[in-house]
Amino acid sequence: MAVVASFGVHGCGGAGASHRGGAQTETVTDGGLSMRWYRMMWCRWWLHGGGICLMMSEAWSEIQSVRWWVSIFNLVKANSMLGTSNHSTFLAKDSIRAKSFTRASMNVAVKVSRFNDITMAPPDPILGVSEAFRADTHEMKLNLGVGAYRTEDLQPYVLSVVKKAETLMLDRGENKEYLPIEGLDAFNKATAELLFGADNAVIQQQRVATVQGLSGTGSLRLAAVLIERYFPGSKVLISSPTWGNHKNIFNDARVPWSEYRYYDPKTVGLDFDGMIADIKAAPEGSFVLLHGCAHNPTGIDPTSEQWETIADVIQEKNHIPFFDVAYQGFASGSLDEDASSVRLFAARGMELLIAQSYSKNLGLYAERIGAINIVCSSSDAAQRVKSQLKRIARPMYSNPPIHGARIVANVVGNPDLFNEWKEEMELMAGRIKSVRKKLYDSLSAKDNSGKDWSFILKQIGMFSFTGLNKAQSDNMTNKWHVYMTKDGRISLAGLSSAKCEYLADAIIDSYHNIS
Ligand code: KET
Repeated sequence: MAVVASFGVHGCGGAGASHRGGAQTETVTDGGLSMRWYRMMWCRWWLHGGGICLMMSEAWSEIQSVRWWVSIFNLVKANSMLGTSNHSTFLAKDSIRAKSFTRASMNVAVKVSRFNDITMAPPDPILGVSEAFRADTHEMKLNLGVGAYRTEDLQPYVLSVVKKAETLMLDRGENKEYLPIEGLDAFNKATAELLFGADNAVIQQQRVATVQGLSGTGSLRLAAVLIERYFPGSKVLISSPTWGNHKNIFNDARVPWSEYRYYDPKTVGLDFDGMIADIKAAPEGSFVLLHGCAHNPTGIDPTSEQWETIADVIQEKNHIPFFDVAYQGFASGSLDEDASSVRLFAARGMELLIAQSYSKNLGLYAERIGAINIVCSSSDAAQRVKSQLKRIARPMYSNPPIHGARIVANVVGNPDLFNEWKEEMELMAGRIKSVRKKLYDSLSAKDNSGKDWSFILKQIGMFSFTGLNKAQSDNMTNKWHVYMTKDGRISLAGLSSAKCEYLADAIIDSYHNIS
């Protein structure tokens, strides 16, 4: 550390130090001794009512030397003979052009940061839960916060198709050159085909602008910037509740948003009428953010008839549907079935946006692999849209990472691996379904209050929206060491059969004993 002590003189005027990031330093020579002047790290020590500027040395040894103090004294003297105060903290390199001299002071070691005004950000409501979980040493602790798949032993899981694809990649000795801005061609082709089906008209007619993104989040963000840039003032309608990061994404991209009703706590189901009414009431041409399947956090999806009605209203109002597809394959266990909502809209010839993620269905969380697809009414428009998405991506992160893209391209593009992937996904989805059932059974057997817990069985995907409020969720964590988000969501992907009973006890206690 450079600064261990400081000495101040009031009003050392003049010009000098230039901005150089954090610490601005200037070497001045006085009495043969070289010292650094740290302009930014000064404090005000009001001796005799004046400001001070700091002189700081590189090391204690220097400060402790008699010569150092003598030189300080000389400096103060020099300053004290030069004019009046202007409270400037500048020092010239070759001379000290101070104007005031009446006040001198000595400071204790203070290193004041330029970032002092930056306050501590709150922990992330989802990823922050994992941090708290890691710090807990209790043996029964359970992380049901983040939506990440665990094995029955509650260990992270790398899919065997992923390992096989990686082996293939290693064998081929592929290089690590930059990808084009839009990402890996083979990935972009595979991901659009997985979403729409290879024979879909939108693909045949080359009406989809697909750009590889930094997983679901990064892909949503690319689209949000595009909306802000080309549809200024347009609003995005977001379901209430929704995934915790949606609002952040649109806020940071400066896209206005409002909520449409989605969850009805009374029925613990979809507030379909409220949803339709709110989409109808929104200004014409709004973007409507929809969860393609396995709605997060509620686990409640519209039926196919309801999807048709949603599409009707969106068409009537000239809105633009914007799908977030983060769980394709995880809702039903079938990739095609889980894409049916998107395909229904595409089949109507509508223009739409779809963000995809391979975090969950291929377990590629940390590879940050996903895509933004924008279906346009002509291939010409799709090309132009793609060129603008690339323009947005380039100054943000230049081009996307290659590893995850190759894995997806290999798995989707190789019929053997593709079939194996489907089997593995069914296995993952199946394990979640089985703990869902076991949790429901445990709750029903242990809770004598007559409460109906069957909503847990009706919900789909990785999560269960328990209906526990914040205080009850706090009790789950503080008393039972069950980590979950404060909106009452639990990730069943992080639950084992062995811990279902324990979780049921925790839920019953929190639900009945905490209001
Ligand atoms: N959309 C939804 C609906 C979603 O739940 C997630 C992640 C994402 C997009 C983005 O995931 P990505 O890894 O960027 O592709 N949700 C889980 C993790 C998180 O919050 O980041 C979660 O809800 O636990």
